[in-house]
Amino acid sequence: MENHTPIVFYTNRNCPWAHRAHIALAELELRYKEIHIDYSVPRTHEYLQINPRGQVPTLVYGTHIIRESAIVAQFLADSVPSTHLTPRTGEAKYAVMRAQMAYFVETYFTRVNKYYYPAIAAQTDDEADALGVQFNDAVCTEMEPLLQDAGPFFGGSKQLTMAEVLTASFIIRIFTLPTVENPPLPMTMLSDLKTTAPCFYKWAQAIMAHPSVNGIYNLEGCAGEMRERRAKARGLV
Ligand SMILES: N[C@@H](CCC(=O)N[C@@H](CS)C(=O)NCC(=O)O)C(=O)O
Repeated sequence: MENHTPIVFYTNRNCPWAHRAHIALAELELRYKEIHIDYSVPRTHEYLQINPRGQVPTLVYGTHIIRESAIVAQFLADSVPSTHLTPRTGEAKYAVMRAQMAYFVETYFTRVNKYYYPAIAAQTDDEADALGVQFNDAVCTEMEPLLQDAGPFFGGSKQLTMAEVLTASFIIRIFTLPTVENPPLPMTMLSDLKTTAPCFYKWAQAIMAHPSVNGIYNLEGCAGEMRERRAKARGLV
């Protein structure tokens, strides 16, 4: 899609929240200028003027500043005349689809992903493993029932939807980070999901194979940053 309004995107490719916006930009085929923000050091005065929270992502759209990843992703979808990410006619069936996507995303973040950061910051490997088991259980009880008609994407969509835009950056991390050397996430997160949560598992594979999701993902970069986060949490650095 040819955009006429210039977009400047402040991001860090290790950040799962910024990754949401990368996915939306890729799906919508929008052109943009990317500016890397290093959040391991204090933010510049210039960046704090753009985003007083100092966080990524931030999007500058013409003269407008848009902050917070979910808002950025929805803004991008709303900035084009029509998109597969969020249908927006007045028809009730589309209103229902949007409500279902929103509920799915809400469920993932309030019931499942709540174990993600604690698993990284756990004080011991045993504690991390236990949080991984809780994550795994929550996938089976909370996510699996909502993905029965996925095929391959949410609600049977053949293309990514806003449900994937807002969750995929975490899905790719939970399936890949437990598999690296010195893993910063526990393998218990993934145990048996292929059989215990087959719809979730298939949906996750489709997500990870999608170029809008994996195109900017740097597994080693993310793993390194998360190992540092864990070492800090355990008082090792
Ligand atoms: N709720 C925010 C979270 C963004 C966020 O936590 N970004 C992190 C990087 S993953 C960040 O900028 N951290 C730097 C800081 O908080 O100072 C969003 O969804 O945009």
